[in-house]
Amino acid sequence: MAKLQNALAKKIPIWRKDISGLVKKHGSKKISDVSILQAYGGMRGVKGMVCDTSEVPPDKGLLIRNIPVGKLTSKTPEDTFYLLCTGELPNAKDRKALTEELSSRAKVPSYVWKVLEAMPANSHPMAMFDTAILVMQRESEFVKAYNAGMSKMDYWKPTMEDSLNLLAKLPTIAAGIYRMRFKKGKRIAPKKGLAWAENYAHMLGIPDKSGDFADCMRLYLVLHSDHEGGNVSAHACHLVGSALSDAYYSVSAGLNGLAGPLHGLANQECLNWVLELKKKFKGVPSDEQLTQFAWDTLNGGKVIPGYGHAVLRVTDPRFTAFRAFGMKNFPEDPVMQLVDKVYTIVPKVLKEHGKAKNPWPNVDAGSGALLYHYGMKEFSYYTVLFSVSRAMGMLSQLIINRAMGTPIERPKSVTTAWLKKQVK
Ligand code: CMX
Repeated sequence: MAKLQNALAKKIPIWRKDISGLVKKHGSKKISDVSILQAYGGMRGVKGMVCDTSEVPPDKGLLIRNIPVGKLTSKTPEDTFYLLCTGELPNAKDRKALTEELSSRAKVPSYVWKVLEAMPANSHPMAMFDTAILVMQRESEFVKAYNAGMSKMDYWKPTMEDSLNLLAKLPTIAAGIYRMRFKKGKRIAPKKGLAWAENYAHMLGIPDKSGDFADCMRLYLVLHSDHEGGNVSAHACHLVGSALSDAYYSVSAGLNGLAGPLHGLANQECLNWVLELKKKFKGVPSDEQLTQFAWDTLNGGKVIPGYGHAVLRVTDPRFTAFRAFGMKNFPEDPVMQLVDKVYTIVPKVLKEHGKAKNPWPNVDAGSGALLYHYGMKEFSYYTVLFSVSRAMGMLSQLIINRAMGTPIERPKSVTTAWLKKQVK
């Protein structure tokens, strides 16, 4: 950790000076106007918060610290977390130090397993994952240091400690939940010397002689890591963290948002939709059959999962990366072929339907097909995988917000009566 913490300790004074200079000189400059439509419409497009770890230009898709995510597809999650936190990719030594740091903290306290074992056997894996995180809140280094009277300037340091402790344990917990919830046999302990993603793949226990599944997990964890600050999970984490709630409370809050079907849960729904299609037409359907199936979904008042986005207006580059991985490694797989075919038909249908502002696929449209191919067929688990990755984005944002002294978030709400007065 020393390496990552040192790298950040060098950057923080520069960023603090930069931001305080900007606010002092240009603090009164307007960056957004808000319409009544936006106030009722989920604040879409309102610029009212800052996130420096990543951004999502609608016409490009995710840039992590200004690097297009498509250029990070050969990187590891350790590279990604280091990049999110510091703005730079690590060298080989720094990457290794982070891997070792995470590996040394991977053991999960035994009370976590007891709590999970006490939950009803049919609990949703996301409820189990969130519970495990929340129950570890007593471990928070931030709370200990806060109660001991630490200076505001140091808030980021124990937040970094909490973040590394949490990140290190998430794959162990997530893999343990997979094996427990889906009766896969005993838990598999973390193995020393493995990188974060490899260890996760190892603990899941999915047969993987070629190492392709571990590589798929590496890609999965890199691609889902962050998506700027305003999405439900990042924003929920930021909001709760702004009250100085520690990393355990904050990440748990964010993940409760990720568990919603319009956000992270869409990946569980998406593969379901593709498999229903496969079942109905006993394989890959014709263009006409697929078009009709998409219309039936829309006419039934449902959304087509994996398509559309609140910010993006092009094909999600994360979908492009997953599709490329699948088409390279198993182009003959019928589910992969279906995902590919859906991509050629559904945007046309959504355009004709005329409601969705973005008819293109998002990250969830292809990721499930990869997991399914490697034998992970428990859809309700998919959002847990997303969560393990998204924790990197939420935690890096939390560390930086603590370092920058971001205040408690408190936008002003207004009443409908007040709005009516304004328009009179
Ligand atoms: N299928 C059918 N209708 C869709 C649609 C889709 N895939 N995407 C958007 N629409 C509809 C909306 O429901 C909305 O309809 P109403 O006016 O009747 O309410 C209309 O099009 C306009 O919506 P929008 O402005 O284009 O999209 P939003 O910003 O409101 O919502 C999202 C974005 C992602 C929730 C929406 O596109 C959706 O529900 N997609 C399917 C679910 C999904 O894939 N979610 C995962 C997103 C990625 C993530 O965050 O994890």
